[in-house]
Amino acid sequence: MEDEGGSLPGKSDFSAWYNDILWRAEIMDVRYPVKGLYVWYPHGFALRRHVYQRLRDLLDEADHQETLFPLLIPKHEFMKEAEHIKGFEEEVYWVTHGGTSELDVPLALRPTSETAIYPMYALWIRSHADLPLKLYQVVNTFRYETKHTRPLIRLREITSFKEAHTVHATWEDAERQVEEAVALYRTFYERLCVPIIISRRPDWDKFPGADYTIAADAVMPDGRTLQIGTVHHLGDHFSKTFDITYEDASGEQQFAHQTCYGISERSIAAVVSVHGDDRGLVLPPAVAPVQVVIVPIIVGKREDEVLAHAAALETELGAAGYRTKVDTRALRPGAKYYYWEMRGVPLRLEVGPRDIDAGTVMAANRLGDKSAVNRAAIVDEVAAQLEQFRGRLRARAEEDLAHKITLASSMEEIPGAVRAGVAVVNWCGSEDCAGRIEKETGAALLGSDVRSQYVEPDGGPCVACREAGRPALVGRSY
Ligand code: P5A
Ligand code: ZN
Repeated sequence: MEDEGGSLPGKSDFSAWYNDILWRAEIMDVRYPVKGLYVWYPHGFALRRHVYQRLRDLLDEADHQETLFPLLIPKHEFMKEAEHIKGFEEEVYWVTHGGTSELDVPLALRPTSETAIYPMYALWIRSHADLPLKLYQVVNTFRYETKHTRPLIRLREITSFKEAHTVHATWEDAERQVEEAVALYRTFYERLCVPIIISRRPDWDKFPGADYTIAADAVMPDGRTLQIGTVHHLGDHFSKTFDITYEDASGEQQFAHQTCYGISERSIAAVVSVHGDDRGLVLPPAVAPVQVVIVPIIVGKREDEVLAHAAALETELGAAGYRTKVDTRALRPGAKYYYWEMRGVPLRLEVGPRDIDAGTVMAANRLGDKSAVNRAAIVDEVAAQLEQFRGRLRARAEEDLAHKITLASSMEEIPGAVRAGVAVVNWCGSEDCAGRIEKETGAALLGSDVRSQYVEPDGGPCVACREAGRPALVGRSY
């Protein structure tokens, strides 16, 4: 899109870097004239497509089926579940008119789809043989967010809301589903090379209408956490409200137990933020719209030969399933390198007359490793290069997160820990102590039962009251 000149701010100024990279790498255009709504550039949209394809693949492999429900929810359905309404009433956009006439039944733009989906589940589910039911959809949802809106992070139109809704016979079956979903999100973020911290949200922060909520957080470059996925055990709250019952093996009617779990384009914000550097995006091969870019090095008279060579490479790699592109534009190689680095392409191949003569191709990955590889075995070489790159990217991200997590055994240690990232503390579980932690350190109690490979907290006295505590996550969040 147009070049507004200048260059990308260093990533050490994360907020300036983030705002700039979104247009420089052609992810999002933030100039749409409605607050909290943004436009996907084609490159960003291609990235989104690959990220969500990975997510769909994982859900499909785990026996979920994709579905699609309407955007509009009648007011009487939306208002049925008391906790749910309390949680969302300030965030709902209402459609009240059709043309100039007022609607008999106001319609909510879904902020999430429980109240759209569950009345239909009540019709669909008859017997234990219908369970478990595991459906998901990828849709836009609307939330009238009052906190500071940010592209990909806090939107008023979430354009890429993957929501799964499952139904089970028993509370324990639903609990197992929660764990399956957590494992699935773990695998998803592993493919994106984004390390996550799993924890249980405190009760005052759980999803409205849930028994409990498990969340996945990433830690952003500025040390603040980003909640990039949540899994909720809904118990029988919604099944009682929407009358979702089934006949069990002995012919009795039982209320079903449910879960739901969601991921938004925050997953893409995490990929952009965790991996990017001063030169632009750095994309994991699994989701890079272009995985391999070929830059012909044209010197002297052998232009046609070099271009034919590059085209043959593209064909061969394309046939092997790699998203490959030859950059034939009339630009100097350096300008092409800069362009593709900004867009995060994992691997660049350079071919010039000398490489042709030597039977080699120069391979440079987006983390700066360079080597000459064998032209004759190019498909295997590219596979090995991308795999090595993926490993490096993941190791780098994990190391970075390990540095951002600090164990804090007293109140005094928390401010230092949360300046660079998050603190893991022991906490007794009381809201009072969470309040004291927040008041005295400026950082919030984000979750309990922290699951992270980076810390092995022992479980000691609560940092606030010194009663018996359990490991909890404290930090500043987006
Ligand atoms: C789970 C899916 C739900 O809505 N209902 C269906 C459940 N959960 S949630 O926690 O409220 O949202 C799921 C995830 O969506 C992301 N998210 C957002 N992303 C961008 N902009 C927003 N305004 C926004 N609100 C929530 C979070 O990652 C959240 O965990
Ligand atoms: Zn305490």
